[in-house]
Amino acid sequence: PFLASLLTHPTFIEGSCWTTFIDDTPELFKLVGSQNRAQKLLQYLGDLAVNGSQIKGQIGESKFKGDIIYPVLHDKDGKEIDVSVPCQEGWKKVIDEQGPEGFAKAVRANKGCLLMDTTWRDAHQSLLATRVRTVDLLNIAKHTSHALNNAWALECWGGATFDVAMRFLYEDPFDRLRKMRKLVPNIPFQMLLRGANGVAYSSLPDNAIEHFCVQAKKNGMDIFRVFDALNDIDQLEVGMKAVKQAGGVLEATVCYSGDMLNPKKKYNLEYYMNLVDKIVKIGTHILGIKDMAGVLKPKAARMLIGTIREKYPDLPIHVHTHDSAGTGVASMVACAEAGADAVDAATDSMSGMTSQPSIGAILASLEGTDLDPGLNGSAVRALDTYWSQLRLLYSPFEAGLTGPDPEVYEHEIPGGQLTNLIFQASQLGLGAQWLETKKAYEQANDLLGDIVKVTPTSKVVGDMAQFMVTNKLSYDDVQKKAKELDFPGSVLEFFEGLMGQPYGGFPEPLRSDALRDRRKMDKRPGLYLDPIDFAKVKKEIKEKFNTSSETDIASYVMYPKVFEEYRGFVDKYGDLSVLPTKYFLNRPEINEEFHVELEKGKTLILKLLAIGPLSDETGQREVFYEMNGEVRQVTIDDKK
Ligand code: 3PY
Ligand code: ZN
Repeated sequence: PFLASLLTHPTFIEGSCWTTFIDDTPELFKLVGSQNRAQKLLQYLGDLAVNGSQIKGQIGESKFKGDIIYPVLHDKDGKEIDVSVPCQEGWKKVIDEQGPEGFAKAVRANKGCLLMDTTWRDAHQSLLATRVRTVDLLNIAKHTSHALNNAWALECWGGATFDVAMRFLYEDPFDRLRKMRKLVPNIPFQMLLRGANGVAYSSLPDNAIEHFCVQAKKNGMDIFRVFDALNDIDQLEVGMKAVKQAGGVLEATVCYSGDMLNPKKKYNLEYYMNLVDKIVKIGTHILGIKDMAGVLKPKAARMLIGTIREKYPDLPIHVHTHDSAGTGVASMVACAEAGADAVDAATDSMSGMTSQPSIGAILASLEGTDLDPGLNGSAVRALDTYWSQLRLLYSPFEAGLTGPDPEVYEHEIPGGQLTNLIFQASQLGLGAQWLETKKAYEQANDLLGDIVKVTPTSKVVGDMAQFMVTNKLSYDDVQKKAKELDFPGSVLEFFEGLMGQPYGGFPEPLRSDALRDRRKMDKRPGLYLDPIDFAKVKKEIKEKFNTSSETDIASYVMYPKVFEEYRGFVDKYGDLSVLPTKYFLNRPEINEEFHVELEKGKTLILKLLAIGPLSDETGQREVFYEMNGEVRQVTIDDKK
């Protein structure tokens, strides 16, 4: 119908110039735009119908098949809250009106211990392989703005969400940020920035980090938790400076590793206090303590936070943990009692084990005390009914954890990585090898010099452990044969110094034996990297992808190859962020009707009618869909 209306359109017949035609007849181009989008969407749905989901890491179908039931929230007087519009009250106002310093003062003056909800970032990163899609965050965003209106922040961006959005979900991470911001205007947004690595896995030039932070701030970010995976202060400082320049609230962070209570261990109270002193000297609005593996025991928490509080009475402290060993609630309560201003928690259905401790449990522990976080418990519980359904919707990404792992005190594997490794092992049917991998992880860490382990250094230790298991190498074998071994790329990058300098130096002679004639950087990598030529990048992405937006530039600079593949996918299938997750991951039943809102006012009503037989000649199948009452057909390669 489009072609017919185009060819018979008087302007076209008159043969006037093409661009005038576009300007004068936008309705036709809007039509072709949405027809194109619909056709591309059918291509995706057809592929899913024939070949099953191609989303990396998905095993099987969602356990949740029904329609999501949305919670009804009540205020403290039992009155129903109107969630058709977002709540306007919250700590975001303080940041906007009083700036980062004003926010720091206000939270320090606040009597209770505030909570940050990590459900939108770390919780699903740690439990569901970071696969929660934008649409599922937006669908509960207005409810969240009400239920958590007095929260310190929502942790909702950065860390692994950035690359996973493009790499596996085919979404634009900046678009997610803008959309969330619109629906949650009142609660501060917090992100995780890996210091000089940005949101990537090794260092980038300094100006890339600066540009990235400006874009994050402009598009809605407030608080930046900045850490360095080796607690290398020079690397950390790159991120700290970038956040301050961008006008963000800076939460410079110490990564907690090992066991401070054990005098035989490398990282003791003195080590941590030295690091805090250095951070304070450079200057930060907030101090973050990041216990990425969940090894900060309650007694250590009390000691560490208590000592910092005594030395720096005006410095706001915000603590992060994982519940891997099951001690998360106890540790966070200990932190609150020792003087922390905020601690992290996740909605109950997305909490526990490798995720953050349960918000309900922390609330129950602090409510009614001087440290009351000031949240409406009934609304927080109601909000969780949404997430209990979502957890089942995303069940194909569960690692299958069944309980706490107290061995975490030995292997020290960070929460997110622990689920990843278990998932990989179970996918390969290597249940027994998983135990070996855990042991090898411990040994690999020792071989590498007992380093702080968090992205990207945790990947170095994990890769080394898998390398040892696969090649049946013992601790001694690695040391003896290092000159001949073909070490994983990440291990070589670490030894080169591309992730910064480890505390106590690199292990020798292992480093030199492994590197052979590769370079050795003994200063921070940014000093060796050429700055990004942004004018050149802009030209390049304009030519390659027909975009020159600053956020696309930032995504491309962070992940050139991933960005390219993501754009290729969108060219083929269109923007799938509008497709409900149920139909993004699973094939509908025959004749099951579902709706996709392509844009406001443009909804497709779809029904899978039939999947045709396999053609021996072409190896393809015809898939028949009904779309807004018309039968449509797509030809799909059968990849099975
Ligand atoms: C990340 O860097 O993504 C982390 O979550 C580290 O804890
Ligand atoms: Zn974490």
